[in-house]
Amino acid sequence: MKKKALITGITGQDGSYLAEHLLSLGYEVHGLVRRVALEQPESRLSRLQGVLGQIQIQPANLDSYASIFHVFSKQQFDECYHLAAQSFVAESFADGFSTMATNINGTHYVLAALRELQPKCRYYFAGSSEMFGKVRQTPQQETTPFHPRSPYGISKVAGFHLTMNYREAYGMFCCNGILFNHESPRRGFEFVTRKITSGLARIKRGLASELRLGNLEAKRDWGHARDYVKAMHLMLQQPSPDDYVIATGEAHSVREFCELAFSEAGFDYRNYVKKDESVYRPAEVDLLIGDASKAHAALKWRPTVDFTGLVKEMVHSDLATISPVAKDDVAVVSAI
Ligand code: NDP
Ligand code: GDR
Repeated sequence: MKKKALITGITGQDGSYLAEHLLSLGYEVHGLVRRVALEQPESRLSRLQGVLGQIQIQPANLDSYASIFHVFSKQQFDECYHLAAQSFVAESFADGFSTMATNINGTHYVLAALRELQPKCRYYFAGSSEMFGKVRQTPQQETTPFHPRSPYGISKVAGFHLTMNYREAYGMFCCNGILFNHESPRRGFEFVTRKITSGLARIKRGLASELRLGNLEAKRDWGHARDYVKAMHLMLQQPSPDDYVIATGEAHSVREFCELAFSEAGFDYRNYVKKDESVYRPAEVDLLIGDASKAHAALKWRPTVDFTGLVKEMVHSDLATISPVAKDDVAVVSAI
């Protein structure tokens, strides 16, 4: 019998890679998609182009318990990957209320509907290294205390505890992934890595003369999304539910990312990258670096793409695809 999985957030970076991975393993894949995305399939479903004919779309919105309940009342799933969220940290400072509502209530709705209708379905929650925030220990591992620094981080801490509580209170198979930053050519344009590689491509094509960034000294543990979705799947195949840090164990600064990306295109970043105080966050997370030794041992999971490989893949993908036609779209998000 084919296993059946539901992915919330299937239109996002991770959802699209996870859908491809589960299909390659022989799963029947369903994706929860909000109706507004179905109205603009060319842009909103673009990351799913390669698999659209192989997945089943379930319209629902994280803001509505009724819509989520309806999805679980129609189909039985073996696994549910809850990835949907307002995932941009900076936006969570601009509108903390909607970030909290979507990320906390949405997670609670999914868990509550599962408990009611499919308590045997295995559940994955997309927790984040942003929960560590102002870090109390370096590198960060599963036992490191949380100190979130943004409404987004706070919402993920709440989601983490909801997930753990459903595991402990109702005996459900609920896992938290604590994933450090992971990127790819499918990363949203507002995140710093893609902002750099898409901005660089615009400069290379003569469409822009500079790239405005905030804090260049922030350090992140950057891996590749294709590697990280495999860890999500492995967590749900274990004999018992647990929480796992997923990271490369190497940190690099935003400045190092710029240096490598620009040099890959034959430029010196210092001639193009301008500091923009308006992009700084009210509270910054300075350094994140993860210790994934529990996942290495229990899941036999290892990252396969290193920092240099990631930067080069993103740079060449954007150099190949960003054309003058895309100028206006990319310019809008590059200004964020
Ligand atoms: P994206 O921002 O690329 O994708 C977010 C997804 O959530 C999209 O499919 C979006 O749908 C969906 N979504 C947002 N709001 C709603 C809503 N109200 N109802 C239904 N769906 C909604 O994120 P990533 O793929 O990068 O990340 C996946 C998850 O992992 C997120 O929860 C994120 O917080 C978390 N995470 C990500 C990390 C990373 O480095 N990428 C690291 C750690 C955690 P739509 O297309 O319609 O907007
Ligand atoms: P992050 O990713 O906040 O770590 O959250 P982002 O790429 O937005 O920022 C990383 C670091 O870069 C600094 N920075 C800038 N960031 C953006 N977006 N734009 C800029 O111009 C800029 N200049 C400097 C930031 O200040 C920050 O320190 C991501 C998301 O995917 C979350 O959903 C996820 O949970 C965490 O990673 C782990």
